[in-house]
Formats: sequence, structure tokens, C-alpha cells
Amino acid sequence: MVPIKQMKLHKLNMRMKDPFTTSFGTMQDKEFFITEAVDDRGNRGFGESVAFINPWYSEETVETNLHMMRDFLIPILQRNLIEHPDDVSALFHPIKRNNMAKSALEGAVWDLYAKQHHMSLAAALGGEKKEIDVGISIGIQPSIQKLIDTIGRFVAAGYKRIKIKIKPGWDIDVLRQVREKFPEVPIMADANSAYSLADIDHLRQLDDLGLMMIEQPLAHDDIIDHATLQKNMRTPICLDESIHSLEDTRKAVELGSCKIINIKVGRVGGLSESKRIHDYCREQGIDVWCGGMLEAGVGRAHNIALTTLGGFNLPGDTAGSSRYWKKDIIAPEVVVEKGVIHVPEKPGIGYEIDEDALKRFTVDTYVFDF
Ligand code: OSB
Ligand code: MG
Repeated sequence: MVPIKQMKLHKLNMRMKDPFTTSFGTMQDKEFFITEAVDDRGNRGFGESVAFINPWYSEETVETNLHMMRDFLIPILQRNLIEHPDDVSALFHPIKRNNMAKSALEGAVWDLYAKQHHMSLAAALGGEKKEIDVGISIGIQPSIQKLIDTIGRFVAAGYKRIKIKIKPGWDIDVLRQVREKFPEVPIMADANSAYSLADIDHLRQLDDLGLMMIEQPLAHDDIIDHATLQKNMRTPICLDESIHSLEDTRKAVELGSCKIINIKVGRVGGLSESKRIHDYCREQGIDVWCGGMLEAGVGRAHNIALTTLGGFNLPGDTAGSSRYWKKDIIAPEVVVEKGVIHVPEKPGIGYEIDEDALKRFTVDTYVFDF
């Protein structure tokens, strides 16, 4: 590919319309990096880091991202010529973990590559679908009535499956009432690692509720206890936090720790590794869907492009921009119609950066010349 001339890190601060509560805490103000890879022909590729301010979902944060990108990862890109975006994950391999930092930079390189070749990011990744099915993730609510009202709104808007966040004290009884109100809606639950094997009898009560799956019931770093739980439960287990690579995926599948994988680009270190996990799961007959991290438009566009790969056979968490933001940083914004997103065919991520919005939300910029 045409060499990168410059890498920019834009640190943004955006406030979501509503707070989002999971078993690990509540988030509303998002600080995160938008990455920009520039060549000398006027092409600009964009990526987004999904690390949060706090290390509650995983160990990475906005500040660890800056340290890793500035002090280790960008110097690697400055020292090496990249022929294809797949080279980036190989170059980053000696640096352990820090997958969200790696992914933020690799994503900008993928978008730049696609734009240099006048193709959509979806096509560059080998994607097939023209539209993708999407679901929605609903945080823990102040009351069951509020949850039921919220679900009703999103079901009416056409979302193809509803994910409900659970935690001890907000689980079986809540899901039972939701199931009674919405007998036909595809429903799943996400525990964000709030339980342990001591809760096995409690969790088995989910088997009567006809859930599509339960996501990450046990510890963020576990695949052993999940295998025990899956043997004792009919509801399929989906792993999120525990999967950081193709190797993690292979081990979890071989152990029987899950029947479904949630691929998050940032969690696995980028689009190239996401593709490898997708390909492996497709061969093994494991269901796959694309997770979300409350992204702004750039990260959302990357998720859309990835989901066009044929093995993403379940609706993902890639909801429309307006579900999160008063004003997103891309134009047009991501729109969901009848539960689908029409995949843009323009070069790269397929959405323009709204420069005014980017400027308005930027709190810091770091520039690295190559
Ligand atoms: O576990 O999938 C998760 C949001 C923040 C952190 C972790 C998770 C989530 C979501 C929301 O479920 C997904 C989204 O709408 O982007
Ligand atoms: Mg999850």
C-alpha cells in the first residue's frame, strides 16, 4: 500500500444520551481515541479505540491506550513498510495484549488501504452481505416496568433480538417477566462475568425461558468453569470477555466452554484477527455475532463492515447512531430500518467524518510524522 505519512490520535469526549448500566458499573461520559492514518495522496483512514476510561470491562483504559500507541505501537509502524493491513497484527505480535490499542491503529490502516484501492472496507475484508441484521443491548434499568417499556420501543423499531443486561438480584425474575410480556421476541442475557460456579443451580433456571444464549456468565478470564457450566445447562453460552484471539477461541471451542462467540474487533486486536476467528468458527459450525462497545460512528462503521462476512449468522449489537448519540461524528449517521443496516458501498468505512463534530468533541490531538 501507499506508505503512511502521518498518524494522528484525536482524543474525544462525548456524552451518551442515556447512562448505560452493566453488572460492572454505569457509563455515560465516553472518552476515547479516534485514530487517523494519512498518506501523501490525500487519503485518510480512520479507526476508533473501544477502551473506556475505567478498567472495568478489561484491563485497558484510554490512558493505557495512549502509552501503548505513542511509546510502542506507532514506533513499530514508523519503522516498517506495510504492504497489506494484515501485516499490522504480525508487526504488533511482540507486544503482549493491549488489543484495543492495537486495533485502533490497525483499523485506521485498513480504512486507508480500502480508500487507496477505491473499495469499501466490507469488500476489502471479503464481506458478502449488502445489509446486516442487528439487535440491541439494553442496560440494567431502574425498574422492571422501565425495562419492559424500553424493550417495547426497540421491538417496535424492528430490532431483531433484544439483549438484556443481568446481574445477581436483576436476573431470573426480571427475565421471566420480560418473557411473559414478549413471548415471541428473540431474547438473550449478558452477565458481564457477574457469577461463579457456586451459582450453577441459580443459572440453570434460565433454561426454562427459551433464551437464545447467555453471554459471559462467569469470570472475564475463565474458559474452564464455563465448560462445566455449559455441560450443566441447555441455554447456549456465548463468550465475550474471555476471548482475545483465535487461540483463545480454539481452546474454548475444544473445551466446550461455549457454543457461540461474540467477536469485538477491539477485544481481539483488530479486523485481521476478527477475520481469522470468523473463519475458524465458520469451519467449526460455531455461531458468531459482532459485539459492541458503545462506539461512535467510526467504530460502528468498522463493525458494520466486519459483519458483512458470511459467518456472522446472528444479529449483532451494532444499533443505530441515534440509540447512543444526540450527534454522531459521521455523516450520514448509521440508521437502522426494520432491524437492518444497509451497508455503504463508498470507499473505506463508507461514511464521511463530520469535521465540525470531530473538532467539537476533541479534547487533545497527538501527531506523529513518519
Ligand atoms: O458486554 O457487550 C458488552 C457495552 C459496554 C461494555 C460491554 C458490553 C456492552 C454492551 C453494549 O452490551 C453494546 C453496544 O450497544 O455497543
Ligand atoms: Mg458482553
